Amino acid sequence: MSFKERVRKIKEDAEKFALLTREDLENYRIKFLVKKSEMMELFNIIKDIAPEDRKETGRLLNEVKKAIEEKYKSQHEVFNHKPQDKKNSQDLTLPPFYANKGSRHPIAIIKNKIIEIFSKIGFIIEEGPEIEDDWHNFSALNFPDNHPARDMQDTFFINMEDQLALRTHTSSVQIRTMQSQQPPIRILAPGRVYRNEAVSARANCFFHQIEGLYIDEKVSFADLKQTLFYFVKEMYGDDIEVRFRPSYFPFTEPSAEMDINCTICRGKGCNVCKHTGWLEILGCGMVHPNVLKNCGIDPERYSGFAFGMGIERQSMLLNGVNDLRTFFENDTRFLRQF
Ligand code: 2NL
Repeated sequence: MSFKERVRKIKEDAEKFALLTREDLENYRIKFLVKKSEMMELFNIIKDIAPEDRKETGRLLNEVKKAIEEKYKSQHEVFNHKPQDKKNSQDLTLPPFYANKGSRHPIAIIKNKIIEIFSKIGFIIEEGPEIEDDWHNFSALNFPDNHPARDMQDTFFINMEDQLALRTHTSSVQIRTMQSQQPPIRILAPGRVYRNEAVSARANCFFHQIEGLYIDEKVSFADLKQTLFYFVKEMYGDDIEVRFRPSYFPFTEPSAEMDINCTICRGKGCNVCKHTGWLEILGCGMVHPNVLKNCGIDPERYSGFAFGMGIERQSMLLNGVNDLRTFFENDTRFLRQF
């Protein structure tokens, strides 16, 4: 075999050589690339070739060597690939990386749920200031001058001279709406309210409320009951039982409180319902004629109902939260669960 033929034979053999395993690769290296391999031997005897042929033959040998090395290198890389070896390379076998997204606060979730339920039957949202004057927060709502809620013990006053205080309920929003528009009025007033109370598992210096107000001709207590029945079924489920108890608020007459059977023990009796089987969820009543009069609405022509509920309380009952303070600590281990 001539020199050139030997080179071509090596080229052919190398091209045919299958590199399926690491062992194949090592055998390939030994056969073609070690010092004692045939190809390397050819490099040693190239000087014996006639000068006029040497250049071309040398180029051929170099090309073959390069191809053999390339084949070795690329397969070596396949077997020994480590993703971090290469900049910009991505390891598609790694588990996916999830960004930590924020989530809705449980109070916002319940608030939105309540809004959704009432907006289906035509209630729209109204909002108002958190700093209120005495008239919008108390007087217009038929609170007598000597009512204990007006006391500094219960209310955060900001300015005694003008009797400015942090609102103690969102009723002041409804007062403002009644002052500025005539019935029919059908509104929801969600928002933060403030009370001067010692912080505990059941009370905080602020909490969140949703109040509703419906005023038109011939609105009756039956309308109030049916509206709240509808709400409770949407909120707590179709099979929930409801009862009304008579109550008292200065701004409604008659007034009532509504209970549902305990969501925890389903009426059998537990700690949450204090073994009564019932949970109080909201207060309500027919708007007091004095309140309508105070806002420029004729109580002879119009009547209406109103209701109010604590948002935290609904979330505690729905989700089994037993400490009001957890809503305000912003501990993500708590917030993540909603
Ligand atoms: C409760 C009870 C209630 C109202 C709020 C209201 C507002 C106006 C006129 C008449 Cl402008 N009433 N709101 C009525 C009854 C009960 O809230 O337990 N809230 C947490």
